[in-house]
Amino acid sequence: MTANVTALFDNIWQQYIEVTPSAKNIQDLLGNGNDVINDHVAYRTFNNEKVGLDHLAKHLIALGYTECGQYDFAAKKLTAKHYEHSDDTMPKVFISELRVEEFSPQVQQIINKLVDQLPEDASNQDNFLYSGKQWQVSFADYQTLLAESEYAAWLAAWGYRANHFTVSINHLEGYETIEDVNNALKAAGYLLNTSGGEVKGNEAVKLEQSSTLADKFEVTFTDKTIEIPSCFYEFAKRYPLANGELYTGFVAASADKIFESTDAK
Ligand code: OOG
Ligand code: NI
Repeated sequence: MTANVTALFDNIWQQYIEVTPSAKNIQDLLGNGNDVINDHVAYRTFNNEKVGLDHLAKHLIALGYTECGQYDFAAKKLTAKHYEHSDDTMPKVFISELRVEEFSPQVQQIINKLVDQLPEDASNQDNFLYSGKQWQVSFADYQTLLAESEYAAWLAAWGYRANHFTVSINHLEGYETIEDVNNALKAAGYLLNTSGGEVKGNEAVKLEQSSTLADKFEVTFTDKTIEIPSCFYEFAKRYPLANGELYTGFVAASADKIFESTDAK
């Protein structure tokens, strides 16, 4: 079972670093020759019937993951769930879905036009979680989405791929605090997401997080090819609960700011 999970995340990682070359370099920098353990991987989708959150989650459930938490992001119009594996060295997975019906008719129409291009059983394909953008989208539609939802625009441009991987600081050798990690990243010239401060969360909420700003990478739209924000890398440090076990959930107030790592700066 875990061999299959490992193979799945290897495929997802390879697809991710194709458009996020900084992640590979940062992994080498922080790992210093040792394996880097991923705290979690995050996915984005639309709540349409064909591709809703459950259609992504079923691939994880089949590999032994279970649903562990639910989150609501009112301003961004998103619902999310997170999944955990019994082997805690396997990454947790955070999946959010955009509540399409809460957007303007124009945005809903663009999104429906994208999803309509997918085969009925698109989400059943083994490689669905690393299948990328399987629809055609124009740059004009991308910009219309961007005006109402950066999330919708990102998903239209990039499709099904990890939005980010996350380094588990707890498992790193040579770094104790999230500030140590951030300082090493800044010294190496990487830009951090400063929305809500460089460090989101604290020991009281049992989770501290930071992230890079997304790399920029070329996307082929129907009418032009242009560089836009691709994916980012996140860093998480977890604190123990009263029972001594590390907190395994997410913190909605922090996640709300992590989403902004793909904003065009
Ligand atoms: C997910 C943002 C939330 C976290 O760790 O809180 C998240 C996204 O940007 O799609 O990953
Ligand atoms: Ni994350």
